[in-house]
Amino acid sequence: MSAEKTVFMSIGVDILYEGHVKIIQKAASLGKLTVGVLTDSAMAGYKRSPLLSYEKRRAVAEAIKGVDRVVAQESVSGREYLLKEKPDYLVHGDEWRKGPQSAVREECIRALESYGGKLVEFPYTEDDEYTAIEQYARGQLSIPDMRRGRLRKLLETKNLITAIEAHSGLSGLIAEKTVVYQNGHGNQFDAMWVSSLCDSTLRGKPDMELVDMTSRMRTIDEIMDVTTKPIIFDGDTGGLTEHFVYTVRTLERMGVSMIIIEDKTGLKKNSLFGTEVEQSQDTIEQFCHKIQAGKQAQKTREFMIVARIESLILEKGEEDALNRAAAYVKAGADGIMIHSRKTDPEEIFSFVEKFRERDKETILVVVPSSYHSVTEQEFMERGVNIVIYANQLTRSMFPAMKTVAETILTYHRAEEAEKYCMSLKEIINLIPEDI
Ligand code: SPV
Ligand code: MG
Repeated sequence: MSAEKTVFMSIGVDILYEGHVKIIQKAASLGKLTVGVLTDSAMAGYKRSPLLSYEKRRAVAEAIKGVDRVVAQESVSGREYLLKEKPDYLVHGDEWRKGPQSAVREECIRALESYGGKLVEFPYTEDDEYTAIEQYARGQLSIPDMRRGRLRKLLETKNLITAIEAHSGLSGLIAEKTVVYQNGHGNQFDAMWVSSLCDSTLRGKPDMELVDMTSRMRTIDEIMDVTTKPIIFDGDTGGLTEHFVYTVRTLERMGVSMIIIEDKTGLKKNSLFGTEVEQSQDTIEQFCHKIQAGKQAQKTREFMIVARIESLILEKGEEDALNRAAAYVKAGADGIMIHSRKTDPEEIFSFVEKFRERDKETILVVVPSSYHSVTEQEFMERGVNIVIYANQLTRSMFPAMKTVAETILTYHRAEEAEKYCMSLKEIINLIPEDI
């Protein structure tokens, strides 16, 4: 008897409409229906950050006629529920047969096969109504007030945040939309890093605060125009304290979530030069004063100022780095970024360990450009909160463009360069008219 069968389906949307409700009703007609409501982090990995919190979405699911039970679903596929509870049927709309979601479908099929469960698919298309709801949601998420606060919320709910560098609208779209499905989970970057190195390199200029704040803000604006994810801004030295307070207010008003300023003074050069070039570190007193002034200038609770310590870069030693970290936190810094240009992560690990012995709360940020063999899992276990992939999109673009330029110069035509390029059809369809 169908009433004795058990049925499972997932809800991975925050605004339900008729199409979803119809599938829920069909699922309920097959037996006793359990609904898996995706947790906030599963939702963010799968598509985008939810507008409504897990608790609110759960309450809606519980109120739907035909739903017998609601469970929290930590993965996109709900594989863990299938394997544990072994429901007779898994119900899903058939739209997941195509595109990136097909990997999730395959995974569910394997789980069902392992115990003899059955997949039931009902016709479902993401129609105009659904598109309109999604556009509304994205519009809401991109509003400065909504965007600014999201990084703090993510830090409260996730053990580790990842950010990838974005330097333009196009790279912003890659940071926003790239998803990899793996072991039942959707992997996405949580935030974007607007790097001074990349912003300068893109303009063919050295990374020494030559690209001015107006131009840097224009880059942020371009990225914000087409994305919704939170932004971490590389504020270099922050400039004069008298100027820094204005920068804080402007960034905050724009919807940026965090600025990271480094404790260098005078003509700043890129940290990866280390001691090969003349660079001077600010005094603890002056840098603390800058942090305090910035914290006083900000208008919202959500905006964050992170102090970046250059002691390891400038070979001033770990003790100096730890002393500075304690002073900067006392001055009001929301977080500490510790930087290193060594390929061996040992000095970073040692700093993180000693810092965490004294301070369990303050946000810790790392930029593993040189010590890139360390995994996110390892950073998380050691107590790091944010990992920034600071320059990889710019660095990957450069060799690709150079190869194409050399190929055209070699063959005096473009045919041989085609294999390095995306097709014309792909490029014209890459950017939807209405983002
Ligand atoms: C940047 O991306 O501009 C940074 C990180 O500040 S680094 O280039 O390593 O100094
Ligand atoms: Mg920089």
